[in-house]
Amino acid sequence: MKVSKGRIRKALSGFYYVDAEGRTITCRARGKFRQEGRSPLVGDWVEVQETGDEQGMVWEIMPRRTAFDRPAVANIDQLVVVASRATPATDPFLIDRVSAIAALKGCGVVVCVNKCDLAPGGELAEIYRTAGFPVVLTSAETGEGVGELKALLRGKLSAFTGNSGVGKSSLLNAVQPGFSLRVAAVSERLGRGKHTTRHVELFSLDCGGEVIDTPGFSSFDAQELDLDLKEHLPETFIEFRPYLADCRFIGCSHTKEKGCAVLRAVKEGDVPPSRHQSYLRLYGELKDVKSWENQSPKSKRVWTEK
Ligand SMILES: Nc1nc2c(ncn2[C@@H]2O[C@H](COP(=O)(O)OP(=O)(O)OP(=O)(O)O)[C@@H](O)[C@H]2O)c(=O)[nH]1
Ligand SMILES: [Mg+2]
Ligand SMILES: [Zn+2]
Repeated sequence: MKVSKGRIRKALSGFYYVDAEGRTITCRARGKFRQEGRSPLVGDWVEVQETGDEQGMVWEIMPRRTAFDRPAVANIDQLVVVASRATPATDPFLIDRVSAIAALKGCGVVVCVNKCDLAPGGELAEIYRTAGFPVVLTSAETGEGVGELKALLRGKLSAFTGNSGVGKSSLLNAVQPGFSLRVAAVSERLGRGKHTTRHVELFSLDCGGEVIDTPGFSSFDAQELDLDLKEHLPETFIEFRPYLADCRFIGCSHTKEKGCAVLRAVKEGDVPPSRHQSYLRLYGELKDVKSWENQSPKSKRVWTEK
């Protein structure tokens, strides 16, 4: 049997499309992965056992640099968190939660405020600039900021994420018109996107770099909040870091303590209040995560968009 090495470019309905030496091999995953509670991800470098006719089985997954549950991607350099102030408006908590998880995994984050032609994104952009993220204001409709976004994508593997309908696929089409990804109008009645993108897929940019389009978050998505995040939560809010050593009490939770340097920074405008509010919300949700829950890879908690 022929063994080939390649990378998973697309995952759809239990099939994995592996790019190997210029060919696409359509694969199933080996049963062992399911038993171990693992699954191959788009972006994974894999070994494939070929069965002929460009078909095969994902046999081994090479060690990953980064891996995410949501979006389900591996080995990315950065997450592009797409947000919008127009319908469907993004709850900043969503940006803060996903960027905390990214920080925990040592993965970069770019905040992209889209639909600027419909609603100005300046205020939201300012929060994330203050927090220290690269921020870009865009309109997939008018092309505003698309060149700037493109510059941030060059030479990297980036995954686009954000709530359904914010314009992830539209932005990718704007970055490279040849992509022709499917997009659909949001439901004005429900104020939500329609979950138009149904699978995760990686594309190469002509300008150098690669992007992954992913299905948008919905209101009822579960997200893994684990013990690791609980233990490192303050550091995952990157702008808290300079203050963490200055709190009066060792073990300060940065929620209400006297002499807390983070709370002082919020008061003085060095940490955006909405970021600290998200910290408090995550802190509250993580309080109940016990070490035993973490033993199961399926330890998921539900959250809801407001
Ligand atoms: N006016 C305006 N409309 C936009 C912009 N970006 C996207 N849209 C529209 O918003 C709708 C949703 O866009 P999509 O690209 O499908 O959104 P998505 O984030 O990929 O959504 P999912 O695939 O469901 O996660 C479409 O009707 C787009 O034409 C923008 O910058 N300005
Ligand atoms: Mg889409
Ligand atoms: Zn503190």
